[in-house]
Amino acid sequence: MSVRTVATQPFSDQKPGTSGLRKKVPVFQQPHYLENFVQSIFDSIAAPKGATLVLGGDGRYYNREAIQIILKMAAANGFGEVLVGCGGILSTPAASCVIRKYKTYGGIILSASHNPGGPKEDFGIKYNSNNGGPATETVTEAIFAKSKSIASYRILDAADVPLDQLNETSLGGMKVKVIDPVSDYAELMESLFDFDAIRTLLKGGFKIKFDAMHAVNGPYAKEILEARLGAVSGSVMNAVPLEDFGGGHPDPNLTYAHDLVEIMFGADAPDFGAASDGDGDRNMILGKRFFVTPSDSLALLAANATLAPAYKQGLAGVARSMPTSAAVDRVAKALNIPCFETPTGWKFFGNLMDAGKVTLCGEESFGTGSNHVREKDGLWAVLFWLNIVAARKQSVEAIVREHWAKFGRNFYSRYDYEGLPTEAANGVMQHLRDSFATLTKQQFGKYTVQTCDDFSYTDPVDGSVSKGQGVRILFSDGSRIIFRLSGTGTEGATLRVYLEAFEADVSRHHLDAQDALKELIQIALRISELQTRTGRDQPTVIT
Ligand code: VG1
Ligand code: CO
Repeated sequence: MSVRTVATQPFSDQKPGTSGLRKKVPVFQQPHYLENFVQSIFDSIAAPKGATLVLGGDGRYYNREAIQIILKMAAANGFGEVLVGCGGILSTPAASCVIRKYKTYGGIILSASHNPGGPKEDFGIKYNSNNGGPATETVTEAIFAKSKSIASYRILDAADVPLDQLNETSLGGMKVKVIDPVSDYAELMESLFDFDAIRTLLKGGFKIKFDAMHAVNGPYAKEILEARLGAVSGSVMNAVPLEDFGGGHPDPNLTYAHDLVEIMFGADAPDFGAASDGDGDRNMILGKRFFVTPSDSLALLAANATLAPAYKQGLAGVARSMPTSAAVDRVAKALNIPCFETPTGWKFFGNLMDAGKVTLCGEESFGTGSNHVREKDGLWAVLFWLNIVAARKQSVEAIVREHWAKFGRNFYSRYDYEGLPTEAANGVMQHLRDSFATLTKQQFGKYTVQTCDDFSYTDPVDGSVSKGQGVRILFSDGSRIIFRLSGTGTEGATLRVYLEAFEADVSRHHLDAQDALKELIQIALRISELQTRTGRDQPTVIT
């Protein structure tokens, strides 16, 4: 076995987005494409000789090939050991857990999250640091800069490593340890929540349904919900991970998790439903014929946190991404703890958690998490909810309605316009930025614009500044309209419009969010000129 130095040329399109580098599989399959990016990671992170790396992915198409390439490159770049999930599998939160538990130098996670998988679909790669979280902007920018000047990469000429059994092999002197992808994570979950109480709840006839969407969480959910907690067999549906997720979007929302939605809104609906995404970091929570908005879920977890053993002592603080509703802010105020507002993407929460400023955090995009790892965590959120239900002995709907009665309701919705021509999407954003002066103080029916800006964030821990994080139209009554371009899409541009209106009056809490937000939606369309500029009458997805 010998190390080969391969001459290469830069690709111009290796800028990591909100959550790593995501492209179509054929892009990744081009000669040197993946290798260039991996070498750029290794050149940027300056791992000492003999360092340990964690490696795994969500099992989508191209996962296995990519793992073999990365292993051979790690061996050629002086790593001493790689912990790789059996079959090349690690959910994103499990990878974060393993990096932290074994105090490794970092990890590489292969996933395009909620995007479809398959030979013509999406693939992705990202680097996580030793805190278990996505590399900071500074590191991702260094990786991108490297990728623009790369001239060669190093790879070991060797046969593929067997990854389907728990074993240890050597790859040119580097140890490859194949680990059980589930056990470390399952153990961590048991240490956080009251498994006995959840077991009792389930034994008492409380019915649950978890849709793994043929994605990575299938084996995790089977082990934790069925084997350890005793949910009846079959409680986990679509449990077998498939390379193409069975042809679906592994995105847990009311549109894409349709199998589950049909069951939960059907005649004999179970008491609790949940789903997670391609790489297991997102979650959707449903009660019997009842949908919990992710922003509300975050607020509710914060308000009820002390019911779970891990958070019994209370929370140091909470954080949410800027477009996420301010429901959690109200809880933070009541608890008298700080609440941070960060740009979209999990990498901004890591510093706050490392500094002990924040215990819980979340995003409107079906992501919630805590300082137990440094990624959002789908099953964790499900277990947290089950813990709360077991402790409060109320239905999901009753718990949410009580929460609204106490804190008020933040009506919330997101409109996604996917696959837009990039120029049209940029045009909408530019038009909005150009309109700040005229919009300020303008009145639209009962709504008056207070201020508008392009969100900028100064990290309270390291002082780094992230600009241009989304246009905010803030109204005097606390309502908000946010416009943002997605950083995870792989086709054209995706424009997201986020709408939020606060309602203190309990007699209006039963309203449908779309009805409650009707006027704001009209305002958003009008001020952005979205329809004329993009030629789209309707969003692709509403969540
Ligand atoms: C989207 C979500 C964002 C999330 C990101 C990664 O990003 O809006 O909240 O952190 O996906 O999630 P964007 O830039 O497309 O809006 V995952 O589960 O895809 O790692
Ligand atoms: Co994900």
